[in-house]
Amino acid sequence: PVKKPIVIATWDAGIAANKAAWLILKNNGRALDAVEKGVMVTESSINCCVGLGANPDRDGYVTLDASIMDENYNCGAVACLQRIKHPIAVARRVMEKTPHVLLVGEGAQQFAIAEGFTLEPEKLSPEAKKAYENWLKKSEYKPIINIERTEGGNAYTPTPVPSKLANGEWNHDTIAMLALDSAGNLSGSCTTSGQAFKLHGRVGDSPLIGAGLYVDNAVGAAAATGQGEDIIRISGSHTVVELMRQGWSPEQACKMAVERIAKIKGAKAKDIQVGFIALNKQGVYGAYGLQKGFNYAVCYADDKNILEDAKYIL
Ligand code: SD4
Repeated sequence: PVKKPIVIATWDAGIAANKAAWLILKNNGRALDAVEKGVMVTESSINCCVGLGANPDRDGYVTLDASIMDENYNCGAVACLQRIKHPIAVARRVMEKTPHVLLVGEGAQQFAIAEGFTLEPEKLSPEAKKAYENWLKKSEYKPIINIERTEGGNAYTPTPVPSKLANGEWNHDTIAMLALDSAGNLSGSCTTSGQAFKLHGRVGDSPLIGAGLYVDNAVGAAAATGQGEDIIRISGSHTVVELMRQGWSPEQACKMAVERIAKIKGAKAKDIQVGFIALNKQGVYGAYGLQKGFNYAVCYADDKNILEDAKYIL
């Protein structure tokens, strides 16, 4: 029997997000509505990595990436969007109201404003301001115009972007969500501020359909979190869905995608984290991380919204 409805989401913020998604799913709502409303909870909250309260890029701007995909291969995304509270809702408008899939930067912001979204003030949350100021101290970063290019030096990376925080946690907490509704349809969403203190203009995997998110209603859905560049390299989420198409379980498919990244990275694999979640047409879910510490939330009943630790390969 198919286990439905069901919703899964990355990291522990997934619990609160699932709750909002579940309200829609349990009333026979559409998976697409559930994955949009679910991650909006995280976009509204103050956290390191999702929404306007999140950490900025190295120039102090919060730039947001998001994508959404429904059961009919419709998809929409925004990248490097500033000063808009709900990038996932803008991504959905891109999907539903334009002939395009991805809008970026100023154009995405103009579109959002034209669609009635509020242009929020350019202001860091107190938490993000503190984190940024700390980073500035250690990185001694100066805006690009003031950097002296030294022979063989790299003006674009004054110090490596800290992928691992001092407390040992990974510096990313993108929320990605996958849902199967009572009609048996799948949808997915993904929203993030990307990597903290990234180059201005950097776009990760999250808004790239096939990398951060992919949904094939005939097979299953997958989404990614972690080091975006390495997820993009293997078209991660699409890879997971294709592996499920070949008959692998969601967990096994996630594992194989993580293994592919580990193989490419070689000895450098230990410096990054990546995680995938997947949900198939039967309501079977799974996840895998490269390293210890990746968890995800699963909800399939009022009293069943559980955080599970993903297995990992390193
Ligand atoms: C990115 N994948 O922009 C995102 C970051 C992330 O958990 O997942 N954080 O690379």
